[in-house]
Amino acid sequence: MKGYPAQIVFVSEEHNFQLNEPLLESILTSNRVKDKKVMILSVAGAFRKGKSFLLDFFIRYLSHDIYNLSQNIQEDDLHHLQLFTEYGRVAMDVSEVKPFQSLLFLIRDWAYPYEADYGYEGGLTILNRRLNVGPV
Ligand SMILES: Nc1nc2c(ncn2[C@@H]2O[C@H](COP(=O)(O)OP(=O)(O)OP(=O)(O)O)[C@@H](O)[C@H]2O)c(=O)[nH]1
Ligand SMILES: [Mg+2]
Repeated sequence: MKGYPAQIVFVSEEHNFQLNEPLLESILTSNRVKDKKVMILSVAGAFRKGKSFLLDFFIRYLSHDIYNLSQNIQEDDLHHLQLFTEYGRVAMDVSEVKPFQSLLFLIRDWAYPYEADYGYEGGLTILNRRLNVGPV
């Protein structure tokens, strides 16, 4: 059988997250999967902001954490990142594995090429500027 999407986590009537354990077990123990490495990858974000696009993108760049932003890096994006890294730190306390091995910022629809050029180098300029909270 070809690949197909299977929902292993769902929201119950009491608004809790529930794991469909028999389904997950049947996938992980199936002949095609049982001797392979398995990766957990989660994508969360607002409605119509490119989650599905990002999942397609991941198929090509599986080993990176990608912070997928629209138009610019704003202060609240950095606050979200801080919250997210706090979770990562908690995860590190209970596991040996580093949660963030490489984090890539992806800014979609960049409209200020006169401020910083498209691509990796231009992005680095913007990132350094935003992260620099030195003396005012
Ligand atoms: N302008 C622009 N549009 C994009 C970009 N990425 C995705 N889109 C478009 O935005 C729309 C939503 O993208 P999706 O990837 O389907 O978003 P989603 O978060 O999965 O949406 P839901 O599952 O409906 O919440 C689609 O029409 C995409 O083609 C982008 O980088 N720039
Ligand atoms: Mg979607």
